[in-house]
Amino acid sequence: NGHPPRLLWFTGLSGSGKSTLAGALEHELHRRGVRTYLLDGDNVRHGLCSDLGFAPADRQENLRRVGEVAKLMVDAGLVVLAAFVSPYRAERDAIRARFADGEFIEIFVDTPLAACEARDPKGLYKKARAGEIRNFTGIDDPYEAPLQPEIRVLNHDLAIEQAVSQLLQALQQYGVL
Ligand code: GGZ
Repeated sequence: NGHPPRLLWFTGLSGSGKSTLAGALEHELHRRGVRTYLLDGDNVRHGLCSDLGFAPADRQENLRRVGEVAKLMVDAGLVVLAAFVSPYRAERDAIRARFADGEFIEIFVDTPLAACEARDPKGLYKKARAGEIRNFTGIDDPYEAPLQPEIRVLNHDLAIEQAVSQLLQALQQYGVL
């Protein structure tokens, strides 16, 4: 088909809405005839990366593997959506460096920590505050926000449909549609 391959890289805190947004965007891309694949913790951390936890070196290796798999999929012609916390700038930039100019599109899902923590859909922030989980991003492990993401989504007070239509508009500029 006529859509150029891309890697759409969603980064943001746990509970920021990355996976929901990526899933909703994927649905809209399908409707427009784009061939996609969605990589996220749910399909990666149970298989490909089931040996890894959340210590810095483990996250680094998690993201390295995801980046390499995404590279193969982009080489196969797909538009790949990847939704990972990916908290460290160096790891995101290392993935970017594996791709041709314009192929890697960083999407910063910029939901404030307070909003993520208020949602806390899995109760993980509560556990992290209680010291039951260590190395939790935003609590006792850093989140290094992108300095110049291709796209920034202020997701916290936006309906999902609005966020998706903003994304679709931005992606047109990057040749995805
Ligand atoms: C951050 C954690 C942690 C710690 C478990 N820190 O909201 P979720 O549940 O579904 O998204 C988070 C997911 C993060 O996995 P990633 O593969 O995206 O992380 S990384 O890119 O940093 O490798 C959260 C859950 O796993 N989770 N422990 N300590 N998130």
